[in-house]
Amino acid sequence: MVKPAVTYFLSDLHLGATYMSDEREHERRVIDMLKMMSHDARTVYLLGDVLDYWFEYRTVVPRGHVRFFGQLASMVDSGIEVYWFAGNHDIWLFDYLSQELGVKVVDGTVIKDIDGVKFFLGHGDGIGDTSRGFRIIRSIFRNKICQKLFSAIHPRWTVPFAYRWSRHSRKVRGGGVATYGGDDNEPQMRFVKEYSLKHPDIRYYIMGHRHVFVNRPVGNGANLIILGDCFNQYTYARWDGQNLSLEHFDTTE
Ligand SMILES: [Mn+2]
Repeated sequence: MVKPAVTYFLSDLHLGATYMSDEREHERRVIDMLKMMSHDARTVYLLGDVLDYWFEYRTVVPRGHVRFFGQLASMVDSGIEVYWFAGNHDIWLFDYLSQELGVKVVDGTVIKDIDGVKFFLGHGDGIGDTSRGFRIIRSIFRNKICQKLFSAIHPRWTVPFAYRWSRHSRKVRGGGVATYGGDDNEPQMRFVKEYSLKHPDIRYYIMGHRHVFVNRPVGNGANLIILGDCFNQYTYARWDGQNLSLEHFDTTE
């Protein structure tokens, strides 16, 4: 048995998205990836947009994702720490997943000391984006009263609506694989460049959301890693305590 000492980072699985050609196959590949990680993982960070849509009620949760949830539960039960960051698709994680699966739900960004090295972690939505429209939508989505009102609508209307919206916003962004817009244009990079000046102790910034897979030097001795996705590219980052590597999971096996 290998001593579990590795930290894995992945994001943007978008499980349940209606644009997956084969939902069951997608879930199977994600589970294979997590099983591979389980061999030497001490900690797994899911950095947001794990599910394409999620809204839990006090006594009822959406259907689906049973095998995926089972995999997470068995990882937690075997002693692996699993963090689940809320993305902009799975904003409404209340207490079901943390209580039922034992994952640690995180809302927002976090600075973590891992093996004596400082990591800045987050989904990365809204970072460097200060547009009015974004701030308004974000405050509505996170407003407790709005959440209560939304939960009072029958899910037969809200769930199809949410999936249609997700599909539409993906289409607006052009579908396909995203491309990195350059260090001067990417909002996450612009944010990190400035932030790292005041926080020279942070070595790695790891985020998702953009669906691009890059490792860029920020200057100031730091790097920005954007994690790609886990429905098209099946990419992730691996930290073994000394080195950070960017990896592709071969889903054809
Ligand atoms: Mn996102």
